[in-house]
Amino acid sequence: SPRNLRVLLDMDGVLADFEGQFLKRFREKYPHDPFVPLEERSGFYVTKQYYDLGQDIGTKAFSIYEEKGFFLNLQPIEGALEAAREMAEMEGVDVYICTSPIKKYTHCVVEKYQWLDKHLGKEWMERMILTRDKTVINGDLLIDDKPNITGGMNPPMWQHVLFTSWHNRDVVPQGSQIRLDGWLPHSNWRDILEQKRQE
Ligand code: UMP
Repeated sequence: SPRNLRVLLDMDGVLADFEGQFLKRFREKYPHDPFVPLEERSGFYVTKQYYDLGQDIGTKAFSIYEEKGFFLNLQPIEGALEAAREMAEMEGVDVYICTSPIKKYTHCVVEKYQWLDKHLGKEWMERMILTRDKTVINGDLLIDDKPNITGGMNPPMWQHVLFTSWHNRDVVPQGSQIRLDGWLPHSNWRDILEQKRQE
């Protein structure tokens, strides 16, 4: 029988609502500063867009996701946990979490494990892959909201499924990239897996 399909799931922007929590915390912590509404987000790096509002605003933006509790308190994206559980239960499918921690690792790294434990449970610790270079990870599909994923392996083994987020909704998928618009019931993620399995 054919080998299992390996699906790599990104965390921030795919399972966990990084953008929503960032904006909420920024506005709570800096109520008198300018901010970028979600509808106006563009570009993967939220900090870059905040730096464009001023050096001090950029520094403040950094301080938001470097603070203790930020990554642990991210809300699950709608439908994501249900989809992840269903995918993990599928016959012939192996699911991994593939996520890049920030360079200031102190809270981020442990809180990513805590988040996964809290929302999906201990057995998911086995699935965790932390890396700053996703191109060297072996997989059939990578579901990720970052448009340009580069690194040491070119091309990577996986096909990139670009998960829609505020910052990438105007990005035109490049090459073999395909788009996935969310995890809600109408979502076509099952078809994408089925299609890949048949290649
Ligand atoms: N990240 C930044 N700066 C930003 C936006 C995100 O460092 O402006 C970090 C937060 C996450 C990581 O830890 O990038 C997301 O990486 P992916 O695993 O989603 O590629």
